[in-house]
Amino acid sequence: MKDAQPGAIYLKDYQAPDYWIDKTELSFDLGENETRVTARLQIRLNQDRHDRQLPPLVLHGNADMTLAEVKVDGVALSADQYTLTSETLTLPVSSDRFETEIVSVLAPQDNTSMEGLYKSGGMYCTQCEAEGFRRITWYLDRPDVMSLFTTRITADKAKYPVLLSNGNCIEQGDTGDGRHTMVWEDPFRKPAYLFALVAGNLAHVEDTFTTQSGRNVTLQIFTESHNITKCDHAMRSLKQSMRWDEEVYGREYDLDIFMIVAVDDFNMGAMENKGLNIFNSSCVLARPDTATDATFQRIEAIVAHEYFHNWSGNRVTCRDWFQLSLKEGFTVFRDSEFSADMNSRTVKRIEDVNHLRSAQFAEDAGPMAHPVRPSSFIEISNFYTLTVYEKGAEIVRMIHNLVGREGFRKGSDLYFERHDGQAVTCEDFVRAMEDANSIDLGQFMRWYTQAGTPVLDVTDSYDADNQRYVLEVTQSCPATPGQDVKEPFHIPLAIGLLSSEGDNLPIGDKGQTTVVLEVREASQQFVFENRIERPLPSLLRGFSAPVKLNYDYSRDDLLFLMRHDDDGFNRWDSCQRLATETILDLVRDIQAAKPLSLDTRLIEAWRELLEDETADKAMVAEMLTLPSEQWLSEQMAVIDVYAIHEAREFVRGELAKSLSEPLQSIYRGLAVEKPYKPESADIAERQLKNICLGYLMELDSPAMLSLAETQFQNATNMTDQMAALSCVINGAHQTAPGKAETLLSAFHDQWKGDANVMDMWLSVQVSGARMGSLERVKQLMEHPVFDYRNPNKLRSLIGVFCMRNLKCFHDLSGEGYAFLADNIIRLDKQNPQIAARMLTPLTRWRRYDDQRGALMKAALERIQANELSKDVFEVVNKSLA
Ligand code: 0A1
Ligand code: ZN
Repeated sequence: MKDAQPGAIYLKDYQAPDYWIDKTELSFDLGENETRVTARLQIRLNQDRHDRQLPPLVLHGNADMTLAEVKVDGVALSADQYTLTSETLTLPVSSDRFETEIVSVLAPQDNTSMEGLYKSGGMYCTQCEAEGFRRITWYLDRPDVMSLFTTRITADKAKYPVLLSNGNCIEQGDTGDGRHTMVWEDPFRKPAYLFALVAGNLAHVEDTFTTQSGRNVTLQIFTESHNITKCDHAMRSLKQSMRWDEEVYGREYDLDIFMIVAVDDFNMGAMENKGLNIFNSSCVLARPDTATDATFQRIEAIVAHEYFHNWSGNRVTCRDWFQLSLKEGFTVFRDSEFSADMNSRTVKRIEDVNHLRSAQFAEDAGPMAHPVRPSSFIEISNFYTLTVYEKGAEIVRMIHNLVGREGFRKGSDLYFERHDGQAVTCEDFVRAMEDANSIDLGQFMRWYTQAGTPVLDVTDSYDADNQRYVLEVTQSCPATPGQDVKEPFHIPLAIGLLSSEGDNLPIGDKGQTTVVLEVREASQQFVFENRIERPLPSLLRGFSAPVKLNYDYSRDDLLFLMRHDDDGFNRWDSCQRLATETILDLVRDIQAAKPLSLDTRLIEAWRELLEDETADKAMVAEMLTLPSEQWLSEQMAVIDVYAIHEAREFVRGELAKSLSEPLQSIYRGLAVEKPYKPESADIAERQLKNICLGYLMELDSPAMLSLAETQFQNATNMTDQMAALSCVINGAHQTAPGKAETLLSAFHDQWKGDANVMDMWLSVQVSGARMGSLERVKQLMEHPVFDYRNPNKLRSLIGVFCMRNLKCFHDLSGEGYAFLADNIIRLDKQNPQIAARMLTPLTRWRRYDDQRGALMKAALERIQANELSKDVFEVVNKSLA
């Protein structure tokens, strides 16, 4: 690919297709050495584009397929009648309706990219989003070409007793030679990216769901038989999602069967193929003894996400891949509201915002920054990003906040009604919201087209004579690649005002204590009359817009807001600001080689949290969690990895020393055996208990260590067992060297047969600086549980080390960078999508000191010198540009 440099595709060049495909009849003959796919397509000229001429038919394909036969209207074409390149097959056309029949020969057993048809373990499966279908047959592989699919699968009956595809099974039988066949028909038109096929020796659990209109739907979850006991939580989550979508959006499921299949080798979390979702096993399988609370919650959210796509994505799909956030932003918003309804709304918001601010803000500030609707790409797989997903969801949330719950429902009803069965754009979504609510979101559309994180600078003044309080809001947005100047955004800014007594003052016209200010200008004033004293503002309540907000709070202001703000999110955020400022002060002290001492206000704030017996445990747990090293890095102009790590560790140590008594008392109070339930109250108790245990490990005391050891040994659920293991590994253990190794090896022996548990075992030992050296990573790559071809293993070991263990990855020797570069070069030949994703840490090279920056850049240049996939090519080149 070096000579012919991959070029970019632009949104502005979009054109509707020349032809439509009304029907797609596929026949798969699955074999150990080769798989033959026969595709019969009924093709029709797009009369809107061409009324007289018949342009040649240009189908998408891929060089890994072999073309065995092409027929047009039953007549075989000879090689001089068509043109075959590595990416296209061009056929002559002589009529405005015709049928093609194309036979492609594939080798799924050798397909390591995990796009198209491939093998995971002993089973065949597919991944067609975004452009995987063109690795199965030549096709108009674009989301605006929607077709009716029928799929025949024929395979060895003993090895592959289960044969699945989209829709309903309409025929099955033996073919006499030890093989059998099944035919599936999907009654809904769909783009090729939603096609799926699975063939394997799978067990399944089954349940039913009765829809609001009284139809019975069969629900099935398929796994390898040894995992069949781990499907209950996913099944429960699926039924809850189905009910929720009926209640909240009025959306009912539309087929008679809904299937989920768990596979071990998968590039992403899961995929919403029509009626046949395929899941990474890590996002579906859970049992209390094998999965942590975090996994239980992730499964609930991802099952819901994929299910919700049936309407937001499948029934109404994207016109082109630039519109990806149309389905992803909306669906993330939907799954996050679902999780908020199933659990604690405030905690869910805190988790989402934490993730957005530490990871998406970093993306927005890096060389791959792009608008929620990108205007160009080289490889679309690189745009399944936090910006498209999470920031995209924030855009939908802002609309929700602007039009209110009922207005939003009117808008979504109109959207689904207008566009059911269509492939549409982000404008169509916004227009439905506008039309249903008679509002103008013209300026708001800039959220889709301008990249970068807007900054709000807020100042205030109080005029005692006139009892007038004024907030002055100025917005700006840093330049991003290709966008030097930004126009002002339309920003919903939710605020409250607090009295000196700590009351949340009425400020809305109906006496509400929260109002939403609509910021539209570069600089704007908001005046509050009849204020008898100067209030303290609570700004950006509930994180009402994805922006950075600066206001000059004193530490005492922050402590005051932590105690009195009636917005739970902002109570947490004040606590985060306090901790962030305290740690960044220490970073400066470390840089100036000054002795360190911890601001006692932080200790007292933590003490208050620990001693408040009435407080919501989930909130206390969130507030006691110090800002991550990633988030702290984002706050520095030049990231000082070592100083951040040292300062944060110092704070943890000091808090543990000063608060050892309340920490122990909470720990002991919560360390009582009870049956595991993945419900929010219990999750909060386990989380708080384990956070306390984590702090206690900083004391490096044999007594505390034995608390963790006892918890490890007695745990009946993975949350407590893994937390204990992690505490020992990441804690200070000078006094008991070797303890961590002992527990790690006990854990390994207990769980070595469970692939998903072993992923956690790999991660936990390399995610922290105390144990996770590069040497250990390299040793673990040689361990029998590690498998270089499995994306979960790569992410758990190499991904976690490079993205989370900042101190070791950014070692001044540069060895971490060289290691990552070596692996990207190796991995790119095997799985370009994963290689491009794992490259992320190196792309941030401009944010570090000169020495590290130069080493990172050299690593990128070394990668650049290779023959690269489009995926890695795009990321490397944009990073170095
Ligand atoms: N649409 C899926 C995510 C997904 C995207 C690409 C994939 O392969 C390249 C796989 C899955 C979702 O949003 O869940
Ligand atoms: Zn999605």
